[in-house]
Amino acid sequence: MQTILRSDTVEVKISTEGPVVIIGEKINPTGRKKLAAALQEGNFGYIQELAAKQVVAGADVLDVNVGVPGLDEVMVLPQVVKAVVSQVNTPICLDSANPAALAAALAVTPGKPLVNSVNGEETSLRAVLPIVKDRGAAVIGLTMDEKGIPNDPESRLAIAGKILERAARIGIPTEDVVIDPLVLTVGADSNAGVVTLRTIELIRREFGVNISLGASNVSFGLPDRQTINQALLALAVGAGASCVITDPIKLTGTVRAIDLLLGRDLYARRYITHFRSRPKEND
Ligand code: THG
Repeated sequence: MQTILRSDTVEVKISTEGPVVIIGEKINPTGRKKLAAALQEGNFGYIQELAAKQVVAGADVLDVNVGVPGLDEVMVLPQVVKAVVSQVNTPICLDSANPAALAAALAVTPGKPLVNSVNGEETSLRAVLPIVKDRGAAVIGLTMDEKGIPNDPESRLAIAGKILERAARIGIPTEDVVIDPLVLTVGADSNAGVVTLRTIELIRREFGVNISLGASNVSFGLPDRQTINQALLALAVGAGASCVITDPIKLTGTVRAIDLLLGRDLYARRYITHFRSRPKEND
């Protein structure tokens, strides 16, 4: 199954057959004081720099999240999207829980963006799916609902099914819904990794849709986060994930290695190209 995203000039295919599509996560002020300050001051130059660095590092798509407490997302999300698309050619992943901000940003985003996200809550389904349909966008469906994030893979699968059904009912094609099995930190619950991996297997088998996950969530609060993130990426892609929201500066090499090991990189071309072109590692 293929989910096609577009900017004005570039098409990105998320495919269940791989290779893995990388959504750069760094335009997100959670835990990043400098970015939060830049957003509050309207210093979009710093955000454009973050955009360019991620693309050079291998991001196929850029996630844009402006969630700072007190900031008007309806106003700022479209402004930041405009600043980012004037700098880079990648498709955009609009990351907000606020449907009004998503709608405002969709109106200024070129091509076919990915809306991040809808979930199984009735209020979310009713608010988000129509704007995705109207704009002909694709959408990420989170496997959570009114009762929160279930602890068992079967309940997460059921929520994925509900989201796919509701999307189909209003005319969003199944291939334009990417399911996120949700990753919680193994620092809080050592079973969290297993539940996510099992959910990926079930969704892949039951629905055959593309699966995206935010790999960095898994390591919150633990030392040497990158090692855990790398291990999760390999296991998740092995289980059937086709798209990751992650830090391309730190993790593109790992993703290229995973594709190579899964037989998706003829003559190791992409792996080698990545290491030839790699800029010096920094944030
Ligand atoms: N699924 C979907 N969307 C998502 C997530 C998901 N969007 C947000 C998040 N999860 C993915 N993005 C991030 C961005 C940053 C971090 C983790 C996930 C992160 N930041 C460091 C911190 O908070 O300590 C600080 C920044 C840094 O040092 O780079 O870990 O699961 N659909």
